[in-house]
Amino acid sequence: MNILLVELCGNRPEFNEPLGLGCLSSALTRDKRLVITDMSFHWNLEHGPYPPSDKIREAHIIGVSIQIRAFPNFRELYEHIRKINSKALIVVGNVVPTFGYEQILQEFPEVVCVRSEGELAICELAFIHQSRQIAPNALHQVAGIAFQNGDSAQVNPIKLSNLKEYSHPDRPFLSFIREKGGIARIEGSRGCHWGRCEFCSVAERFGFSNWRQFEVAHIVEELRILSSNGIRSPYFTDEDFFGRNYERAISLAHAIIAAKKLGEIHADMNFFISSLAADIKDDRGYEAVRHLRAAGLREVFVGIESGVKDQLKRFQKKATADTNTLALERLSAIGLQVDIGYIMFDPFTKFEDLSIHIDYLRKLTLDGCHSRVIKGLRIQPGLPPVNEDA
Ligand code: B12
Ligand code: SF4
Repeated sequence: MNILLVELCGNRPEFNEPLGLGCLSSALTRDKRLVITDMSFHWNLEHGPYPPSDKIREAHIIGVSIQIRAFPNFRELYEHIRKINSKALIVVGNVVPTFGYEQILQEFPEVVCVRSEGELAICELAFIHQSRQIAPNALHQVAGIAFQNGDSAQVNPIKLSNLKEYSHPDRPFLSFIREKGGIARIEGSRGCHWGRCEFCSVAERFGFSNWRQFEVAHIVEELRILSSNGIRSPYFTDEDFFGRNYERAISLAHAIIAAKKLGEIHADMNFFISSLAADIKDDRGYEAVRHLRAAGLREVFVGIESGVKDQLKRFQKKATADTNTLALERLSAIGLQVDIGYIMFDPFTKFEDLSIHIDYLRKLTLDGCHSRVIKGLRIQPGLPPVNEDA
């Protein structure tokens, strides 16, 4: 079976390593039921809009990752694929199919959409395709997919995988990322222990309050692989790096320090994580941050979102403005770079809130970071005011 995996991002060039396809190919090639003769990768940012025609022609399954803003590119790619290969099973995944599967199926009823993580689903789809059973009754059994079944979309419940069973992702785009000085990615966990923030999609993707970890040894090995490929500053993709498990974070810090001493990880290796402010306010969390700092932690992203009490409550953040202030102060105090998420406007923002925002941002000396506090609104597929290019 020939599999072609395509990463589609929007037309804004951002050299961020797309890790998802490497996770899929790693799962596919390790699935003993499958006979895979060719696995190819294509990323529109690296290779241009269309994969080589021979790869399209010979593919049995074409998996396309549709990132935010890439749906117009998918439309063009689909037309192009079908001119060359009318038979390949087209499977789509990532953020747009996870949330916008209804619109996708309306326009492309023969496509299979994978919601949330894709490893289990792509392996099942490849297996039933290999067994030539690709029919609605076989698709009923595949967790986490949405497909057109007669006149309506059938949406199968999501099943999450056991991360401990996963091997390391393939990294087909890593050398391009290194060449461009882009950002390499690493996973330490999936999901968020809190999962309640009103604007956040994490619970839909990974289940409510569900945080799963990769083992410390797995993460250290990933860092070793990245280090040996010349990467010095990877970003953890984790939305909730700690998952409230501070002892694990301290063990990870010790393991990284030990691997650096042995020369297995380059001494200059540093990294970026995202954390809840509440974790840094917690003394045990702050202790873990200090250990990670010694292991090379360089920057921490904290989604503080607002300095307005009512808004933080409305967003259901696990933080007050004081929690956020303390977290940012604590991070700066130990020399860490800080990045923030901020949502100044929501439909209930009052005019008088704006001066509270401005005072808060000035107090934290974040008022110079315009790109952090003011961004274009990007409406997701499935929301009422959506337009087709969202
Ligand atoms: C890296 C990243 C970026 C990078 C680039 C994206 C990339 N290269 O993938 C950058 C910095 C550019 C970015 C930008 C933005 N991002 Co971003 N980003 C991430 C982040 C932190 C990591 C992605 C990642 O590597 N994950 C790990 C890999 C293994 O998972 P994955 O990519 O999701 O792949 C899995 C599945 O999606 C699926 N899958 C993926 N592709 C395919 C293909 C097929 C065929 C199949 C079957 C399955 C499948 O299987 C994979 C393995 O399980 C995620 C958070 C997260 N933890 O996922 C947010 C996230 C995806 N981003 C998000 C947002 C909101 C944005 C922005 C809109 C932020 C902003 N306001 O500017 C912009 C949009 C950019 C744009 N295009 O306009 C949100 C999406 C919200 C949503 N609706 O789901 C997320 C989930 C963060 C969050 N919790 O809010 N982002
Ligand atoms: S803490 Fe972050 S990842 Fe968790 S629910 Fe809130 S915004 Fe989402």
